[in-house]
Amino acid sequence: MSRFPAAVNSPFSPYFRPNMIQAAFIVNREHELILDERTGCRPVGEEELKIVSILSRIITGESPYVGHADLDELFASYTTEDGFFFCLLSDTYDDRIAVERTLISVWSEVLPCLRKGDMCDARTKITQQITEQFIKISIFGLPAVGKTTLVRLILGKILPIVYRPTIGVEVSLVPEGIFGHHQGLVIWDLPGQSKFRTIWPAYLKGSHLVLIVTDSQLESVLWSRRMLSNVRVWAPRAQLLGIANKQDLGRALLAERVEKILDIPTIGLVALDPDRKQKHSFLTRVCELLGIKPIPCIN
Ligand SMILES: Nc1nc2c(ncn2[C@@H]2O[C@H](COP(=O)(O)OP(=O)(O)O)[C@@H](O)[C@H]2O)c(=O)[nH]1
Ligand SMILES: [Mg+2]
Repeated sequence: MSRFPAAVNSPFSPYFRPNMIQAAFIVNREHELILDERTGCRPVGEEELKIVSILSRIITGESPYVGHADLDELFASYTTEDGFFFCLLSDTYDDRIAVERTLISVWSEVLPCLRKGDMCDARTKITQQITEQFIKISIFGLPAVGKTTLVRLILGKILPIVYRPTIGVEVSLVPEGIFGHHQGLVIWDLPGQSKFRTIWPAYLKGSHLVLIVTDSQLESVLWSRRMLSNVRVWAPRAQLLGIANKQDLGRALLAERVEKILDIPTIGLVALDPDRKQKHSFLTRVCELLGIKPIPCIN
């Protein structure tokens, strides 16, 4: 039995369709594009960007103003204040009242960051608020344990053979058909380096599932165990799943052993090169924890 109710208006329902905000733009009073965040999978073309730029030149003012424009396949909702122009592009068939509500609520959080000149915080607030209605899966663990490899495994992208430490957070929209027929999941790939320690709470906030990734070496498993009490505070409603990754390496602790140490459900994985069965049981386990009906494995 799922631990989550599957009401039709709940993000956990397979019928749920969140508003797909495709992009957010901020233009300053010098007409410079100071923020360009792509939050959806639909490409935003040069034509649409040109219209946003023209709108920003015509509309930008000092006092608050909210407006809309139909751009062929996308819908622009914008607001202006303090000489800034803020615009969200959504799908034309999205609920426009809900999009406007999102615009106003995001802007009320972002404007104070802009006044302080804190673009990093502005960017985090935008991504956080826009993806709030989605099911949020966060991936957390020490550097180089295989978090980004796991994201690419889930999304079916080319796997990284060369290690590139993740700079900041990477948020990816999960296409329908990976975790069941569900639309509206996002994966947050968090940076593991301790210099990002201060932003972990903000990044983990609102997670529905946190994948605690270890490389199955004792040191990273013990580190994860120590971090678990923090994760429970930062993401209080999240399900937790341990990943005993790099099971192919000689000194890897068995998944059962990692599970005992972490004291949370844990599965073994070779994220770099999983066999079909291993990948399927990982995806099924995630679906179970989120209360999503998984797609049966076709052999
Ligand atoms: N042997 C082995 N290497 C892996 C596995 N998963 C990831 N790696 C490698 O570990 C390194 C770090 O992976 P990455 O996903 O970038 O780590 P992150 O810093 O946690 O995001 C990369 O060189 C990957 O190819 C695995 O299951 N087995
Ligand atoms: Mg990474």
